Amino acid sequence: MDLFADLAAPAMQHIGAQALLLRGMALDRAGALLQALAHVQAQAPFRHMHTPGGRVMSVALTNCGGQGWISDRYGYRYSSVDPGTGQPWPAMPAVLAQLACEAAAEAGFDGFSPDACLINRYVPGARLSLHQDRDERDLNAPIVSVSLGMTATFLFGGHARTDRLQRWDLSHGDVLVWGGQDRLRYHGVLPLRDHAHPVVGRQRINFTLRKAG
Ligand code: MD6
Ligand code: FE
Repeated sequence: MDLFADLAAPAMQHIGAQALLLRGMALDRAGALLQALAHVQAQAPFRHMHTPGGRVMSVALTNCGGQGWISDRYGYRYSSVDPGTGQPWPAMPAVLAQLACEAAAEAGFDGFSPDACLINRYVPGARLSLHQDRDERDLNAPIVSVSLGMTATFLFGGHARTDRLQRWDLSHGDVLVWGGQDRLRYHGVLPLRDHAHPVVGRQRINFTLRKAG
């Protein structure tokens, strides 16, 4: 029995007018999500892509769904094929599309039907610098982010790079939705602190679901 259950962080927190943090929403599906990830990874392995500036990203990535987010010296964009294999990205597992649709609906975005799921893998020290997501054609659709494994600090800023940053710890099973007037807010992830997760080990997996095409 958890005597302090009432003192725990609320299950749902608005971190912006149209940004909702759903604590633990993916917990009951974590096993199925990891199984789906193993299936995707077998066809499209994690790899470190180059930024347009010529650096190697500290985060390793793969994708599933009709469109996959890629980065190389020519820029950031979506591609229907995996540049590593020349094959289409693995199909979007139903468990991911379903979770994203439910989470988006909780945040007031009904009918979210993602065609792209970027999967990021962070190891201790890996980070994602502050950016806006503006490579998608339809900016009316929200972004749904699902975290598994080690806890990371997510930075949520404003519409200017220099706006004040909120810090939110995203843990195993947390789901974050942002869209509408919050869709283009700057965000990033601080370098991952080292602490093994009991189920997922020394890594953080983040699924980012979007409507890209
Ligand atoms: C995350 N990823 O990994 C959040 N956005 O927790 C992103 O915000 C992101 O990895 C645009 C393009 C690539 C990304
Ligand atoms: Fe992003």
